[in-house]
Amino acid sequence: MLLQTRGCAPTRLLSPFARLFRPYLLQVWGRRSCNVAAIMPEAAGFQGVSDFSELQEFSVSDSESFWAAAARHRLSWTRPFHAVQDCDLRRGKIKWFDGGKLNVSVNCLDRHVHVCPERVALIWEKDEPGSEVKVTYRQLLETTCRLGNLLRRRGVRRGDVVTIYMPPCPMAVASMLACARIGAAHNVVFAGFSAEALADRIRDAQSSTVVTANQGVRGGKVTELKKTVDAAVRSCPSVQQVLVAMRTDNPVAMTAKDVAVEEEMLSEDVACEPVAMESEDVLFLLYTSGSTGPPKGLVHTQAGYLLYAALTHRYVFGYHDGDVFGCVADIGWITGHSYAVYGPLANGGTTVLFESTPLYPDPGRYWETVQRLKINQFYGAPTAIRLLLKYGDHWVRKYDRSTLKTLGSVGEPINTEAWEWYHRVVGDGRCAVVDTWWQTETGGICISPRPSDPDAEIVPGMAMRPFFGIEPVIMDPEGKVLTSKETSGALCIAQPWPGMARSIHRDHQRFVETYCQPYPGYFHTGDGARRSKEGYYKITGRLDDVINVSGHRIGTAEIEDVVNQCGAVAESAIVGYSHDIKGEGVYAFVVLKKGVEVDEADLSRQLKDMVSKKIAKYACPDFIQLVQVLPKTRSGKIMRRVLRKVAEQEFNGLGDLSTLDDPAAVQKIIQGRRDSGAK
Ligand code: 7RM
Repeated sequence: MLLQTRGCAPTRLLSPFARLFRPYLLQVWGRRSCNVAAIMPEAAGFQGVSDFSELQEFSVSDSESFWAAAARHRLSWTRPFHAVQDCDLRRGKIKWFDGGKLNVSVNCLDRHVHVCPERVALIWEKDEPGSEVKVTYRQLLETTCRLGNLLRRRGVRRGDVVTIYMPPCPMAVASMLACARIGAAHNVVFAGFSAEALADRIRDAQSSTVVTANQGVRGGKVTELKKTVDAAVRSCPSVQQVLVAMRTDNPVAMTAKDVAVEEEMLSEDVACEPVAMESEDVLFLLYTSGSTGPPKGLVHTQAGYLLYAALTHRYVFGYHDGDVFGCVADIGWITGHSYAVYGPLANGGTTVLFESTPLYPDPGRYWETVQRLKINQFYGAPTAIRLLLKYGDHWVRKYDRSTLKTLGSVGEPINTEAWEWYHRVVGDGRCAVVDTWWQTETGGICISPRPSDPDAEIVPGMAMRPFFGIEPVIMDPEGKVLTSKETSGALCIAQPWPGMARSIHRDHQRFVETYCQPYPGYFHTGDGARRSKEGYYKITGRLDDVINVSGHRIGTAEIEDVVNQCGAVAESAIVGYSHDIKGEGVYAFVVLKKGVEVDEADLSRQLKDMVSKKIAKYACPDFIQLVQVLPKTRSGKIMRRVLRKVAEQEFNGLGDLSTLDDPAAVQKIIQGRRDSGAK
């Protein structure tokens, strides 16, 4: 029976004896038949698969067998699934592992506590260097259970959405897992967002419970998280309670709605019955910016998301038992969800929660942390790498980085200079650098150099190869698939995978329109890509009106919306321009109302203030240029293409201006840009 090679031998067909020794037998047998199985045991049963590229092909051509085997092998189910997938991309219907039941917190905690309760699950790298806190699997389960009981006692029910407004810390992770345990969905909002941005997200999610901390600490500065929540909640009638954890010793004013988390948790039981969730029940919402409209609450579900996060974490980074995984992304972004929390914990790993900044207390912070915590995989953003390389190599070389094996990059394209420095200086030329492309929508990494055999080439600055089960295609503007190897165009994904988002909260139609309809039958990413003659992918950036500031997405329309609220402003156009460190900076073209006169410096201060209050600091315009009119087509559409060029100071080759309503206006805008001098 074990030698049956179609799909993974279903566990229920094995004798109890064979079932007990299944992982071992598969490994031994797999090693003889194919070398991939030694690294990826679930691949042992796949016929005709003897290397990683064959495994990739198999995972796409027989994706059901691939994902069924992975799901059985990597997740603990309370009830087995009866269908692997039931998807129709054209209609935006995506279902994986139907009929199956499981609990995500059990998969991330209990099953590891049974085997190794004292293994470290979290290392909280607090803002103050050298004050890290280690949390074992046993402790994290206990905290999660107490919190789960507290939430339950306070009326949180299966299907409710709990908003979490906290910096990376064990209490935030326990809150996420406590929601998963009792069947509630979480909605983590980046703790750098303003009260108004937080309120928008709470209202859209219809949360009645918010979890926060009294204060935050980042880069030596204290932020007033609880006060921000208070301000947000004033315009959120749905909120009935705010759970407040203590990050610092400073007391905060508590209102009738507030609950002191640490105090109340003490009286809760350390066991909390997990709810068996359906595969397709909601695990979390995460808001992200689109090219138009308000931020959208992407919906991720239980089994498929967890499986995909776990598998990519293991195989993209080469994570092994006992490694310390250091993803420095904030938990408020999808990277923090998938690679600081769910992927590593599903794999029983040790994961770092990084609360600080790359420059605090000095530019050696990342590498001092690598040395002190003995980090084996480091995962960060190009913007930080570009920033640090300017401070010089000595901040890196000072520290022992011999534990490092893999260096990951995410969030935006990594330029060759930064890639080379990451590889040569940080990794001493001996670590694999993996440029990982993915999105909030994809749930986990979709294109990256690994997994592949350790000798496979990696080209600097390229995301390289699709992950298992991912079939990228490049489209021309008419929606024709470009089949030649060497080509470029719009990046789409040709078939569903378990990690993909299922919907937009309360607006499934918008999900279908944004992701499924632009190229019917394909998942539309909004990014452009180039494929080399070897078949490797390079991501060239967004094709829509989304800009990427330091790896953070922001829609130009969202910023325009705020700028236009300023009393002096008639209209505005926001574009991105290339920025040395941030990747893209924010450039604002502003038309004043008739007859209004302003001091430019005052206006600039006022607009920055408004944007940071209504959205977040990172979205603030770096440059504001006053213009008489915006270049528009006769149908009234702003020609952003022209404005992008002007912001970049590329005044030639502005392309076809014949559709412009007032071509002379462009010359005036160019003159204004020239007068304002260099960036
Ligand atoms: C993980 C994350 C998604 C957008 C995406 C791209 C850009 C992300 C890369 C990249 C080039 C990369 N989720 N992006 N990774 N561009 N190379 N390796 O960042 O939803 O916040 O942003 O980020 O434009 O569409 S996200």
